[in-house]
Amino acid sequence: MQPQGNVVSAPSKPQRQPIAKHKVHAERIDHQLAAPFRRARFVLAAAAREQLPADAGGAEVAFAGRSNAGKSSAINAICDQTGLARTSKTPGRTQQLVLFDLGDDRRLMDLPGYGYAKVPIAMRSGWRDLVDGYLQQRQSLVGVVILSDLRQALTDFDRQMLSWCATRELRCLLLLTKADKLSRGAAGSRLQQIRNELAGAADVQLFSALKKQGIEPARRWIAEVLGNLPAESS
Ligand SMILES: Nc1nc2c(ncn2[C@@H]2O[C@H](COP(=O)(O)OP(=O)(O)O)[C@@H](O)[C@H]2O)c(=O)[nH]1
Ligand SMILES: [Mg+2]
Repeated sequence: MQPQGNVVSAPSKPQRQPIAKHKVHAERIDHQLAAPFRRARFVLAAAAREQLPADAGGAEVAFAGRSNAGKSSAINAICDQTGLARTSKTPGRTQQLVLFDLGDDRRLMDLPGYGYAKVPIAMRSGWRDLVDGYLQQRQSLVGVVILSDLRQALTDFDRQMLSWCATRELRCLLLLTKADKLSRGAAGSRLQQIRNELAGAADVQLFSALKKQGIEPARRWIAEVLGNLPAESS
């Protein structure tokens, strides 16, 4: 975080902008919803499931997606923090379970990205053990957010993840990322097409970390699935 102390406003700028009434209400609600995400903290990056904190009584929402789908950017945007999850232009590097704490035993889990061709076979099977083990065994896991580039077809892994969610009766949100790359109309019809195709198997939303689109619905979904997010810092 940058220190704000020495920022001096230009003398011509008015000190306060009048705020429209309906905006005051909207911002208050947004702030309450955003607060636990803004306080999200990195806990650890685990190369093995045994390194994770005790699987007792907490609640986790996991983020899954093909490498380069925009997962780290989405986590950063949802948490309103620039460097929480590292974003990268070199796909497939992170092969660990990365955990973030929201307080009150609520957590976000950044799963290693899948389906990148340049990852060696041995690493891919390591990935599978780690991710499968987590998805099958973790009792704290209550929901999965799948990130998929709006412009690309759903991958086999996206579909596998959807079917996992159905098997374990986990809530599932599919975020169609990089929505800024298509026109509003094209993005809207792609959204409708995927909603029809999935027929209620997942909630589906448009998302753009770049344009800050779909952040509030994503926060609302996660907060609802995790339940009891702490409103005040403790
Ligand atoms: N245009 C656009 N690019 C994005 C968006 N989100 C991520 N990207 C870009 O996509 C690339 C991969 O993003 P990253 O978050 O690291 O993906 P990850 O591998 O799934 O974690 C980076 O170059 C990002 O700048 C978005 O909403 N819009
Ligand atoms: Mg990433």
